[in-house]
Amino acid sequence: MIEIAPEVADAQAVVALESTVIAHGLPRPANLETAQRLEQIVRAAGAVPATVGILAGKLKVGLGAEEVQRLAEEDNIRKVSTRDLPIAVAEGWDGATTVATTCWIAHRAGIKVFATGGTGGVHRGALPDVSADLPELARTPIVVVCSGAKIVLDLPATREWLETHGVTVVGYQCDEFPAFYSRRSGLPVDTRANSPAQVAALFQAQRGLGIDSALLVTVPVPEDFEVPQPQLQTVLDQALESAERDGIGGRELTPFLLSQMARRSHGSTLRANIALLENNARVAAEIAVALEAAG
Ligand code: PSU
Ligand code: MN
Repeated sequence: MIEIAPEVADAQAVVALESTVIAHGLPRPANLETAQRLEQIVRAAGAVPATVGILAGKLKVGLGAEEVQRLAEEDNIRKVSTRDLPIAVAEGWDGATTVATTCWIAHRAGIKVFATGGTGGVHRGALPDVSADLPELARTPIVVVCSGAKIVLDLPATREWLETHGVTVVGYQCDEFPAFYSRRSGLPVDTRANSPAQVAALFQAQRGLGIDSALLVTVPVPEDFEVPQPQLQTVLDQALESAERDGIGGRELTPFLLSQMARRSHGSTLRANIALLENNARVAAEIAVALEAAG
């Protein structure tokens, strides 16, 4: 049920890319431009990109240019999380894969490295809304390169969850868990890595020990694109308030909060999101190359 593009199947160093960020995380036309750019960045760093998505119920690893365009431009693309996978296959959905489902599919396609923006986590508020990204990270052995969990979340609770479930968190050239649009959260990482080779050594040790969780490599948003703290707090509070007022929940919540923040910050959070996605794609490709070199 998984279809792997020949170029991906033949490649040594591969980086998986997710598609929910394309279909639901970024506005048009920036979404398609970013999706194409991420693939170019991975190639420029010497690896092969494998954008993951679902078309007519087929789990595809390494979408073609036209398929990526469909996910970016069509209106009926579902957001497919782990619980939806059997339904998507049985009912022949067109769908975008989240961090959870991209990890699940990429690992089964033999891919060792995956790049995204920010992972899901524990949401704020009374209802314990916990993204399926977290349990999938806890049970899938893959390197996930991200800028921490999305700022809209309860970051201390998310950090605790990762610790409880044994997910090793690496700060890539940083000593703090990044906070998506912001470089700092005040929360710890488990270790710091300064080079792709150091990350490769950590992943090899993890695999050697038979530990079957993800290695979460967190990379701060590039300095020039970081959203300043007071502005970030203002637009975040406003976004959370509108979600509450409009009764937004479930799979709609994360896309709603991200688009509210982009609008209210006049695009600052969107520019930060694109910058960190691009940077993470490059770092992921360098890690994939280092993993191959390490054998
Ligand atoms: N990273 C981004 N933008 C996004 C996402 C990640 O920069 O939109 C997506 C990922 O696909 C992630 C999802 O899995 O948001 C989390 O959604 P939820 O909180 O509903 O599980
Ligand atoms: Mn949820």
